[in-house]
This record gives sequence, C-alpha cells and structure tokens, in this order.
Amino acid sequence: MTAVGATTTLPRLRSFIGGEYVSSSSGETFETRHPGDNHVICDVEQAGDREIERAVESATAGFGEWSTMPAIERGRILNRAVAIIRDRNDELAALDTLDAGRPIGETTTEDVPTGADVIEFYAGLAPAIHGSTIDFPGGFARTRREPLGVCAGIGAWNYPIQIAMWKSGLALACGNSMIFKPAEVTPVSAGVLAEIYLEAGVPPGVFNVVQGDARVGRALVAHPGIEKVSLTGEASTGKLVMADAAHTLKKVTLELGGKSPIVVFDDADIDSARNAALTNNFYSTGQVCSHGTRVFVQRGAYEEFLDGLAERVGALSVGDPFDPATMIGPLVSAEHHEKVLSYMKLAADSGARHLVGGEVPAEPSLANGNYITPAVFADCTDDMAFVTDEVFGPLMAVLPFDDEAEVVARANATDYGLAGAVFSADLARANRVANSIEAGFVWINDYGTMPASIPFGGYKHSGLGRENGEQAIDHYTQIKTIYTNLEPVDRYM
Ligand code: TXE
Repeated sequence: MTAVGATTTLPRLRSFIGGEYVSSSSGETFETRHPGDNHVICDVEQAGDREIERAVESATAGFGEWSTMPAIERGRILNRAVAIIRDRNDELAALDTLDAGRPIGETTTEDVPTGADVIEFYAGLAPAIHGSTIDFPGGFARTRREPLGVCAGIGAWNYPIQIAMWKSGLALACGNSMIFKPAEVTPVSAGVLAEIYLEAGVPPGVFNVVQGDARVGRALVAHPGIEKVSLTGEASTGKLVMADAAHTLKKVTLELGGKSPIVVFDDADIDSARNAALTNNFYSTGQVCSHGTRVFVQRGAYEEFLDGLAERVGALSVGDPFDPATMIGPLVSAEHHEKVLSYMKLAADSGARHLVGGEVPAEPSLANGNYITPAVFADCTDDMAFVTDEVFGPLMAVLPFDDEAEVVARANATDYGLAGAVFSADLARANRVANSIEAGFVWINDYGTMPASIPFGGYKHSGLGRENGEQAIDHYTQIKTIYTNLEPVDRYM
C-alpha cells in the first residue's frame, strides 16, 4: 500500500466476511471523507440482509473451530496478530488519521499500540481462563467458563482501529467469534484488522467486518444467532441497543459517553493539574469519551490555575493531522463540526469568562476542513448547556468551588459517570473524594493512564460492564456448574 496521506483516496470498501471481501446485496453505498479537507476517501458498500446472514453463518462455523482449539493455541495466534499489528503500526495509524482526522502523532503512539497491548494482554490470559472445583463429602462440583458464541461489536468513530482491537481481542481470547461493525463515519481500518487476524491464523469467519450505518447495527442486535453485543457510542444509542437486545435476551456491554469532573484542591500541584486538564480536554480534539471536561478548581488556587492557560491553549498547533507537529486536528465530520460550533456559541453567550478559542481558524489552508480552535471558558456554572452536555469537542469548562462536600455533590450531579480525577497533596482527602465520585474510573493526581490490565467502563448512563482487565472476561464467558455425585441416590421426597 502506498503511503497514506492527506490526499489519499482508496478503492471502494466492502464488508469482510468468511476470510474475504464480499460485494453487498443492498446496492447501496455511502461515502467516507477525510476531515482535513472533506475530500471523499472512498465509497463504502452498505451491508444488506444477505451479508448479515453470511456474517452470522461464517461466524458460527468459525466459532465451532475456534472455541474447540486449545486455548494456548488461540493465544499463540493472537500474539502473531499482535506482532503483525506492531509491524504495520504506522500504516494502520495513517488509515485512522485519514478517516478520523486524528493527529498522526496520536494514532501512531496511542491508538494502535494500546490496541495491540489489549490483544496481547488477553492472548496471555487465554490459557488461564478456566473454572474451579468445589469438593463435598459425597461428591464434587466443577465450574467451566464457556465462551458465549457469536458476539457483535459496534464501534464509535473516535478511535476506529483501537475500539475494534479492544473488543475483538477480548472476545476472541475467550473463544468467541465476532462480527464487528465500525462507525459509518470511519469504516476504513477495520477490514485491515480482519486481514491481519486471517494472516495470523485466526480461522475465516472468526472475525468478520460488516460495513454500514445504524440499520446494520440494529440488524446485528436483533439477530437470534448472535449471543452478545458490545457497543461503544453515545448514551442515547446505548439505550436503543439495550432495548433492542431484550428481544433476544442478548448479553450487553456498553461503553458510552461522559462529562467527567476534574477536581483540583488548592493544595494540589497546580502545574500537574493544569497539564492533565489540558491533555484531557484537547487530546484528539476533545473527541474522547473519558475526557475531564468539567474542571472544578478550589477558589484558593483558581486564578493560579487559570494563569497562563489562555496562552498555552492558544499555542496548541491546529492543522493538518498528517503533520507530526499538529496537536489539534479537525473534528471528524462537517456535521460534528457544526454541533461543536453551536456549543462554542452557547458558551460565548452564556456569560462565562471566555479565555481563548472556539473559532474557525482563518488560515486558508484549513478552510475546507472541520477545524476549530481549542477553547477555555471560566467562571462557568453547573447549569450551562456546555457544562451539562457532552460536547465531544475542544471545549474546557472551568468552575470554581469552595469545599469538599460541595464539589462532590456538583461532580455527581450528572447522569453520566464514566471517569474523573482528584488533584490534592492530601491523599486521604483525594481517596475520600475518589470513593465518593460516582464514576467507573477515577484518577488521583493523574488523568488518562489506562493500561490494558485495568478495567474501564462507566457508572449510570456512561455504560454497562467493563473493557480491559481480567474482570472483562466475565462479559465474554458464561459459567456452567457440573455436580458429580459419588454416592447412590437413596433419599427421596
Ligand atoms: O456514537 P453513535 P458515535 C461515545 C462518545 C460519543 C459517541 C461518539 O462519548 O457520545 O461515542 O461516537 C451505531 N442500534 N464514546 O457518534 O452515534 C452507529 O452506526 C445499533 C464512548 O459513533 O452512538 C455506530 O457504529 N447500532 C466510548 C455506533 O452505533 C447503532 C469511547 C456508535 O454511534 C444504533 C468513545 C442502533 N440503534 C466514544 N444507532 C467509551 N465510553 O469508551 C447507532 N448505531
């Protein structure tokens, strides 16, 4: 493949089923565009009912072969896939920079390596997934951790290849097969992962990719031959998926949106807190579910925290995501660009103190892309729309607070509960506040560290279940208890 860059176009994209690309029966195509200038990268064939059936049939057959293979062999094959992914790191990263507009400096160092880490983590656990034995006087029970069968993964557009790797690594290591539907906004890289799995020795059908919009997602959720669905997407989508999944009683895991608090006490290392807030508001142009987009700063350190912030944010380079120097790339689509701009306007009209950013950059070279300058608004109040809603763009809201009880109550006053952080030199207080924050993941004097071996997922409307860590194996296996009686059954009634 020639080097992928800002002007790359690709051949028509199709679904990958049973170890090969297949043409669609729907006769329908859609376009995917490069966020940097909105040129069409390629047409994509929308999967039709026939492709869904073929995907389920081949995933069912693939499951039969994959689940009966010794787990150590599954682990070995997945590790071969990891090696190929790491060899092709930059190529895979460039595809997501092309399709999602994420800066190349991020996709090469974060998305692909951390996706590979997750597959590697579960490849290592595969042979260790087993049951237990419980002894009794007259017999014994043993439990088996059995795979579920065919699982569906439905991805969001912000981390296309990483989401595909997070979901498939876990599902396949547990002995399942997976049908993955990437977000229609970023369909390009998932098929390459399917090719890599096949090359590594994963049997055809064990990882299929079906292309399409919500209609294909809904078809997967409704299909009786699919045992489980894992969605990464908006909270509103999670509710629809959960309702649809009820009809076939599918197992469901949901990685949804967030509006997470960063709580900075006045005894904190303010430079660290400021750096963490910058990264976890503006990394990926703010398009990260777990970002800490409500920054609560205790009044004693409030002006110190804001000091120099406007200059630093104003200096973040906004530009071509293929330029290694770019820190702020374009938003994923023109539609999302409009949505984020509308929140910037709401913020500007809200009465909050506008420190910097929130405009469409003037550079003519950026005119055709979905660019916006990173913004900070201070003196915000909890009821402002850009403080309550998930903007999913480069907008940091800074809110003053006075005491611990107040800030915990305000941090929790949201339907979301994905993540959060506490900055304080007093670790007793930091842990007390972390215990009180209603979220699935809380950092203390840090933000964003998320290695493969620790679970990630949301409370409340931010999700159901976990990804990564040993705990997530519970979502892709089911426990059977088998009791063996060693004595005659001589009692009745
Ligand atoms: O989500 P959408 P997007 C969240 C992030 C933001 C959202 C952005 O917070 O809210 O994802 O991604 C398919 N039945 N996270 O806009 O629109 C759709 O085709 C079945 C959280 O893509 O919800 C797409 O493939 N499928 C995350 C996928 O759902 C349906 C980290 C998501 O679409 C469907 C990253 C339906 N009814 C982003 N409707 C985390 N918590 O880890 C849509 N889809």
